[in-house]
Amino acid sequence: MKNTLGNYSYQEIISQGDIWKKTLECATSQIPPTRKWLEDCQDEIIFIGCGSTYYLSLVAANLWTRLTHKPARGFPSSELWYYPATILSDRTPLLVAISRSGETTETIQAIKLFKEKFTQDCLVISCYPESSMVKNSKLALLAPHAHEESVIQTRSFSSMLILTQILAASAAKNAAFIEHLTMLPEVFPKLIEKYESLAKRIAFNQKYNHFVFLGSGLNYGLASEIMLKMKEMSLSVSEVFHFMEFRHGPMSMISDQSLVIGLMSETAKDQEMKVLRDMKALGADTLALTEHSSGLDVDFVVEFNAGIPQEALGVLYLPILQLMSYYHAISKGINPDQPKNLSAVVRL
Ligand code: F1P
Repeated sequence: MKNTLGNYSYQEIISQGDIWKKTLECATSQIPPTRKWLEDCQDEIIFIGCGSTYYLSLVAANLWTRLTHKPARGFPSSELWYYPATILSDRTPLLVAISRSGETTETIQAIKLFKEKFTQDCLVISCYPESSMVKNSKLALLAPHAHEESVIQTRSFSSMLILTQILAASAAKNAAFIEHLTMLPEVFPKLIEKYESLAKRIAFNQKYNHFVFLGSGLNYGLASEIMLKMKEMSLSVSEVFHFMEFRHGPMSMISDQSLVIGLMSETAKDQEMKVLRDMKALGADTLALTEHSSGLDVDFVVEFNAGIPQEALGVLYLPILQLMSYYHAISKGINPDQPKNLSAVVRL
């Protein structure tokens, strides 16, 4: 049955495989103009954004260091705008500003401040080529096909994530990594076909009123983004923590109404599994998203089986959890296309 609520959100979520393909096809021609700029990246690179795109800046920074072995940090745009002395050190940074709309005031102002202090250009990642940020920047990576009618970011986020992965792989001269990314679009429909019903079943189980997303390393920013989806779409109690941090206090909130969702890494999966097991013992249900489910003892599992290295898996953690957030909103009679209190662009 077609839902009357949230059609834009639903269509944007399930169109991601096609949009990733288009984003990848468009990206390769956009990289050459950034090559000189990338070579200037001697000291460090700073990624900024707001809300979803702040969380994307965290993913991008961790991936940058993972692939290039150079320092990278991610911040909310407002932190650079209002507290630059706590961010800008004696290093000469490159700045990457991530903004779906290209119109968010905090990010525009942070770019302006950066340009007043440094000579090098800022690179903008956006979905809107005609936006102020893109028009005022000499360097941009664009995902125009990923634009959305919805306020809440889904395919725009995952497509801009792919652009940051391509940028980092280019900086690292890692062609094999980009080859791995080209495999992502074909994995998408298999994930949806296999796990959409699980996402819906979990989402409609009204027992859950507390959602905890756990992720570490490359996955913390992704876990943060899905925490935000659950909040924005379904107005639920939704939290995010680094895996090993959860025992240090926040697990006090666990009850038999909690669902703990682990975005599992390949490198520390055993330790991450112990956290989920501990939460299960406290009464929570557990869901794990992983490349391979061997050795996992959880209530629910989403297994990618993509044959793609950990560093390139990124976007695969998102669609099923976006659908879970979407269906949880529907189960509560909430329209995800009209999120409470939110607008597509925050202008100050
Ligand atoms: C950032 C943002 C989103 C948020 C909402 C409003 O916009 O704050 O992160 O989820 O959609 O806009 P942008 O700078 O990425 O366009």
